[in-house]
Amino acid sequence: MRLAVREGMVPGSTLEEKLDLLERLGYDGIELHTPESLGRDAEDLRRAFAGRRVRPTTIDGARTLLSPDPSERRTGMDLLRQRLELCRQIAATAVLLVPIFGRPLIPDLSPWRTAVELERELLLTELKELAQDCERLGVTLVIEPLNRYETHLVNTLDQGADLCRRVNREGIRIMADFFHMSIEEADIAASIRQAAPFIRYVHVADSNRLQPGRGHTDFRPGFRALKEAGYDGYLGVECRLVGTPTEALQEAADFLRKAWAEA
Ligand code: LER
Ligand code: MN
Repeated sequence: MRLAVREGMVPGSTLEEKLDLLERLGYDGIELHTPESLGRDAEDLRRAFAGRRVRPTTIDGARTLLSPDPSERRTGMDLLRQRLELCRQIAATAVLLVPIFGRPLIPDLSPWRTAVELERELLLTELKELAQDCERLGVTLVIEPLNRYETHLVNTLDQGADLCRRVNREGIRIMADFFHMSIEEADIAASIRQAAPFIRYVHVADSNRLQPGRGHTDFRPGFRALKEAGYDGYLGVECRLVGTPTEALQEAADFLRKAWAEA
């Protein structure tokens, strides 16, 4: 198991300062999503990571794939393709895709198709195109299921796995976020076992979305399911931090390594 964290949670005004701190704290990866890092070109990012233990893990993708405006959808697809190319150039783990936040933006055309049915078909069409880019570049796009208060479309691992099955290409995978799973899954370990072949990345936060160890989630059954499935990827910490950020990141790392060892 390797530990990563969202870039925006790490103290420091530059990527280099953040990487220095994460190396001291024993982290292995960082998720890129801020203008400070994603405003740089691939060469600059490669330089920042050269000779480092900490690797780039996820790169945030676009959020306009299900816009009713064709030019916004095109912009979203173009941005995603750029991020997939960046993923190849800096050897990151995956590009992260949340298909939509909030309610549907496209109109309800029932009785022919509901808005959600249209969204599913549109998303599948787009994912099939993106799967070809992933294959050409040798990279992965991970779809992140979110809880019902953040999105309506992909809430569970099974819904995410269903999209992967329908696309049926290696480049389209899912991530499992323990915060969202603790709201949406009846049995986190069972859901992980079921979707295991498609899980390429994991987010961790406690039940209250504070650092792991500060809520009531027992991570061990889910970690056991990941271990049994041979998951050897990252646990990406994504939460609010209580205490000073540096101490909180250290606390989260210690807690997660212990829970993983006990699982
Ligand atoms: C949003 O709640 C979330 O979990 C993020 O990983 C989305 O980028
Ligand atoms: Mn997440």
